[in-house]
Amino acid sequence: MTRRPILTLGMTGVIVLLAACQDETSAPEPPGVPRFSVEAADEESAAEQISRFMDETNAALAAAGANFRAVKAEYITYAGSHEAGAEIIQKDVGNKQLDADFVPFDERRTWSGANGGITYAIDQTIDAVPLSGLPATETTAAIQRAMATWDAAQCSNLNITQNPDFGLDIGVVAFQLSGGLIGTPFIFADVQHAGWRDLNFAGGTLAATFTFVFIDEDGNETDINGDGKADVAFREIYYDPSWIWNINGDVDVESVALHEAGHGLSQAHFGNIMIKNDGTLKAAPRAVMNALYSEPLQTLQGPDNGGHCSLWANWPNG
Ligand SMILES: [Ca+2]
Ligand SMILES: [Ca+2]
Ligand SMILES: [Ca+2]
Ligand SMILES: [Ca+2]
Ligand SMILES: [Zn+2]
Repeated sequence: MTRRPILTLGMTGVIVLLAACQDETSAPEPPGVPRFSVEAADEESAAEQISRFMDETNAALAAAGANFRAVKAEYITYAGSHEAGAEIIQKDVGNKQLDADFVPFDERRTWSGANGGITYAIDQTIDAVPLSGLPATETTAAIQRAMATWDAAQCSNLNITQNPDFGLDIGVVAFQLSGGLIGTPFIFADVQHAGWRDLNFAGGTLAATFTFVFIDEDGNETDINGDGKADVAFREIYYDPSWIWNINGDVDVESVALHEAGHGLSQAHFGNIMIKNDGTLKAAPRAVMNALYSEPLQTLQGPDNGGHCSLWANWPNG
C-alpha cells in the first residue's frame, strides 16, 4: 500500500514529499482554501512547537482571566516519519506537577453531562473537511464511531453523548494562539474535536490532544476531590492538515480519532517504540494508545481496555 504523507513546513508552506513515497502523486492544497493561521516556526520540532503553543495559550488565558490552563499535550506521529509521538508537559502551572483527571459531577464543567456523563463536540465549520478532501459528514461520522467505541467499553458506564457545536469554530488553543482570528474561546464539551484546519503541527504529527485543568485564584491546579490528580476542565483535539486523510484507509480518521479520544478520556500512551531495519518506527505491543500510527486500528486492544478500566470502572455515573 502506498502512503503519501505531505508536510507543509514553516510559514512558506513548502510542500515536501517524504522519501518513503513510492510514486509522484501528491496532494496539493485545494485552490481557494484559506491557509491555517497557526503553524510551526522554521526548524521548530513538534515537541518545541506544542510546548510553545501551550506557553502562548496560557499567557493569553491568564490575560483573559480564565480559570483554566493547558498543562499537557500528547501527539501521535505517522510511523513512517522516523519520529515517535510523545507527551509534552507544560511547566508553568502551579507549584506541583500532578497527573490530571476529570472530577465526577464537577459543577465547574457546565458543558458536561447532567447525569455524570461525558460529553464531546465536533467542529462543523470548514474545519471538518481535511485539506486533502473528505466530506464533513464522513469525518464527523468517523469521530462519532470512535466515541461510540469508547462508550461501549465493557467496564465503564460513561454515557458519552454529543453536545451541540452551534456551527462555531471549536478551538480554544486556536483562538488564544491566533489572537482571536480563528477558533472560539467557548467550551462546548468535555472532549472537543477542533477539526483539521486550525493548527498545523511540525514533522510527522498526525494529531494532538491538549489537556486543560482548573486553577484557583493563586494560579495553582485544583484537586477538589482529593484524588491526587489535577481536575480536568476539558480536552481539545486537533487533526493535522498536512496529510491525506481517509475513511478506513491511511490515514484513517476513525483510528486517529479513537486514539485522541483515548487521551480525551485521560489515557496515556502505551507500548514500546522500536526502530525497524528500514529506519521506520514500530510500536509494540499493538494498541490504539501507541504513540505511532501505522495502519487502521478501529477496535480497542487489551491494553486499551485495561487502561480505560483502571481510570473509569468506578466512575459514579447514574
Ligand atoms: Ca476549529
Ligand atoms: Ca477554524
Ligand atoms: Ca503538519
Ligand atoms: Ca482531582
Ligand atoms: Zn497520543
